[in-house]
Parts: sequence; C-alpha cells; structure tokens
Amino acid sequence: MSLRRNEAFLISRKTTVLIPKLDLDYLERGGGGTLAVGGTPSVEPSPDSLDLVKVVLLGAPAVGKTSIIQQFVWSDFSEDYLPTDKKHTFYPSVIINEHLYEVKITDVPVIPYFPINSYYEWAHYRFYGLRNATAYILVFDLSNVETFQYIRTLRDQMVESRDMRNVPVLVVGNKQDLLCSAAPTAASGLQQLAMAESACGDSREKRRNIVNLVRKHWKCGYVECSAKYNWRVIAVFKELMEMIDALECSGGVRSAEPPPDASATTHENRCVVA
Ligand SMILES: Nc1nc2c(ncn2[C@@H]2O[C@H](COP(=O)(O)OP(=O)(O)OP(=O)(O)O)[C@@H](O)[C@H]2O)c(=O)[nH]1
Ligand SMILES: [Mg+2]
Repeated sequence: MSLRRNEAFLISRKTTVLIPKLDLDYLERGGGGTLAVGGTPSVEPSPDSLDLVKVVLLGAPAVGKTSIIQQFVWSDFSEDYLPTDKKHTFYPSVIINEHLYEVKITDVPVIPYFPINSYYEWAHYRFYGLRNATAYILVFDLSNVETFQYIRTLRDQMVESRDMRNVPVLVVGNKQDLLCSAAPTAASGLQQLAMAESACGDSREKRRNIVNLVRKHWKCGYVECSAKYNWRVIAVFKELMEMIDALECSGGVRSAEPPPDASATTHENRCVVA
C-alpha cells in the first residue's frame, strides 16, 4: 500500500488503512510546504504551540533515521547517504485504536550527547525539542551492532537527566535486509562458508542480548525493520503509537511530571475519537 504525505494513517490492531483526503497537517503548515523528492526534505516549519505528539528519532550516524521517516511519511527511499545537517520536522496524522493524533516527527543531526538540562539544550541543540519530546525512537543498524552502543549511552544519559516514567522509548534495529547477506554460497568454499556462519552466529547472539536488554531490563519496545524495503516501517510507528495511546488513555502522558528544567514546556495531547 502506498502511503503518501498529507494523508492520515490509520493503524488499527489488524490492518493499516489509508484515510484519503484527511489533510490535517495541511492547515498546520499554513497552506502546504514544498517537497524535495529523493533528497533531504524541505518541510515548512510548524508552530510548536500546537498540541502534538512529539517524537524524536536518535541514533548513530547512517543507521537510517531519515530513511525510516521518509519511508513512513512519503513512501520514499534513497540509496544516497546525505547526513542530516539540520533539524527537519514531519507532521503525519495517525489514527490508532480510533484515536486521532497529530504527530510531529523530528529528525536531527547526530547529537554527541543528550542535554542533561535546559541550559545545555539551549546552548547546543536549540529548538531540537530533545528534552520535552513525548516519545523517542532510538535507531541502530542491525548489520553493525556496534551502533547499539551509541543508543545505550544516550539512553543512560536520558534516564539520568529526565523523568522518563511516562515517556515511551522504542528501540529500532534497521537494515534488516543486510543481515548476513554477505554469506557466501557453498560453491565459494567450505572454509569461507564456515567463517560466514560463525560471523552470523556471533551477530545473532549479540542481537539476542540486545533484545533481552531492551525488553527485559529497559522495559522498552523493540522492532526490527528495513527502511529500504519498507519492511515493518509501519510497525515501528504502530508500536510507538500503541505505547503513547496506552499512556494517553490511562492519563499517563498528561499526568507526567514536567521536565525538571524550567524552560521546558509541559503539553497536553488530545485524544480524538474518530
Ligand atoms: N540496505 C539498507 N540501507 C539503508 C536502510 N536504511 C537506510 N539505508 C541507507 O543507509 C544510509 C544512511 O541512511 P540515513 O537515513 O541517511 O541515515 P541517518 O541515520 O539519517 O544518518 P545521519 O543523518 O547521518 O545521522 C543511506 O545510504 C541509506 O540509503 C535499510 O533499511 N537497508
Ligand atoms: Mg539523517
């Protein structure tokens, strides 16, 4: 199914259905922004004062953060690597469990650390909205599990410096299509095959440990996807929205403690029964 920008995504428990002509983000953009197809998107900024679910994607360089967003919002993927050099925001509307959400997805350049207070946020990451996000998607590259270390460190810094009790965090392993794809065929030699299998075994073991850590110890969601082939990209956002919706409907997000820093704004999100 082709999902396009300016349309709302209905993510129900069983299926994903496109609702045509429900263009909520058109108004928010003040009449529509321009698109740069295939490259870094050019999207008009939208006022932060609106009641939005604010989602920030973070992760090491080149793990596929921008690709995941572009695949979800525009059904587009580019093989070219253009490192994100400034903040970009995307405004899809999502319906989950019959609740309508206006979502602000923020894609930022790689950050060397999570700002421990509002001063650091103001000084180094002004307007990124890192400390008052409703939820985070932490992305790593499944074909390069070392990239998980980056999000492990980042998450430690978040937990130490922000009340994360009602802040959903979803860990995403991207580039699933590259998993063990370098394995040679039997024709290329038994020794080579054995080495490839052992490398795959190692990486499988590391992945198992990661899933275990994320699900059991961090108590976070975990999804594997491929932005390139659009495998489970919708599942990424469905899982996250389920977490947000569960909190919303239990009053969790609304009753979340405000961030400890004075300048961070509290915000209410609205559930609209569609
Ligand atoms: N094979 C494969 N390549 C991918 C996938 N997702 C992204 N890529 C490629 O990986 C490279 C980096 O993708 P980006 O989306 O720019 O990564 P990023 O995390 O936004 O990178 P920064 O902006 O530098 O932090 C690009 O060449 C993409 O084409 C995937 O699922 N599979
Ligand atoms: Mg990027």
